[in-house]
Amino acid sequence: MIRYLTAGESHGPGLTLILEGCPAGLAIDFDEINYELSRRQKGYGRGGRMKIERDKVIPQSGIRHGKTLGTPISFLINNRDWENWQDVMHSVNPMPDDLTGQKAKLAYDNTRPRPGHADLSGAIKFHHDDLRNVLERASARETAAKVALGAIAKQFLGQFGIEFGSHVVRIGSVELEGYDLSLSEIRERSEKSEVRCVDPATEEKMVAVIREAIVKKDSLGGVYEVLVDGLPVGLGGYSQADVRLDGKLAAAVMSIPSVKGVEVGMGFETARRHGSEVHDQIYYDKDGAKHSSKNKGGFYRKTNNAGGLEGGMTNGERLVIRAANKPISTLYQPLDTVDIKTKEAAVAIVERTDNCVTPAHCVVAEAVIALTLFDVFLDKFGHDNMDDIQAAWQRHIDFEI
Ligand code: EPS
Repeated sequence: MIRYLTAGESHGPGLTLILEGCPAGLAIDFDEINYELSRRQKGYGRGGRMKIERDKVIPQSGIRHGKTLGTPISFLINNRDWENWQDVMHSVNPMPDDLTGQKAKLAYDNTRPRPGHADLSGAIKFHHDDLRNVLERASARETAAKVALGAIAKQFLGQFGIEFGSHVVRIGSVELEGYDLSLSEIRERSEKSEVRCVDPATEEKMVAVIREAIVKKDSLGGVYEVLVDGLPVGLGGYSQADVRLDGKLAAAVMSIPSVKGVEVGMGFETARRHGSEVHDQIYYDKDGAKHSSKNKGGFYRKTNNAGGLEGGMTNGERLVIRAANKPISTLYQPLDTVDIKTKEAAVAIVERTDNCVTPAHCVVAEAVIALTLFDVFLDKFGHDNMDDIQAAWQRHIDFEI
């Protein structure tokens, strides 16, 4: 139903975003989009670049007087750092051969691929002898574009009472020991925390391990959770592989640079337990009202190990997606590699980088999950204009088996 494309190099003039398939008549709050962009820039462990950038969308098309037209929406996000990179990254002018100092390093010293990065495979794939031709687009700078697009998806879904939250549950060896909080409490606490952790004592330990990694010139990954409340029953499907929502969501989250694993609900832990300990038993309350959110009628569960998905569809419970991101592959204490020109043993290139991006991942994952849910929501309820979608959604909510 929707398609989106992003373009732009990390140190080029900026990012370009196109969203096709957004229905007409959706009111867009630009401050809200920019607020989402600012959330992604935060987090203890981010590098020097985030002190330079102030990400904001510059609307180009598809929105008139604050409402969507049903035509392609496009935005630009400027890279403020472009100012410092024009020589090295210019689209038209040739590379100057007289750069000196740090600039010379960024311009001419790009032949030692970082283990764990796209550098080597990308160079072999595209026949590049300058790794900057790979690393500029492989950079997670692109995730700013995803967050802006996801902000539109969230604003659409918000019209139907669908709400998002996310938080970090592990940084390196420090793990959050379980929690029992409402979505609004999770949001409130994680938003205040510099590592998006809901528990202050655990947050302190997380900050400490990141600080330790910074001192050791190393990087750290983590695990985070995205939670979505208010989804109607029956988004996605079970009839073909490509309609199953679990697969679509996992693919979306795995598309975020450095994600190495995705779980739904109890995830891998289900494999260690008996069926009787895993499946969420079904109950019915005749007067139904207190369990009747989003057309569930009086059906309810006491647990949510399935994480809101059964048979490739939403089941009306909270969606729970957990993802693991590996540590950033640019290390200030570089790992062994081979120079692609000389074929001699070397150490990897060192670029300015972040030490931990798990808190920022939360925001990006919310965005790609929102875009995926936006797509299946339109698939179920129509896609041209908000009136038709609203009517179809209401019919579905009112329906009782
Ligand atoms: C990144 C390296 C760093 C990050 C960047 C991703 O950028 P720089 O090389 O300019 O210091 O800060 O992330 C962003 C720019 C961003 O907006 O998230 C990398 O190599 O992937």
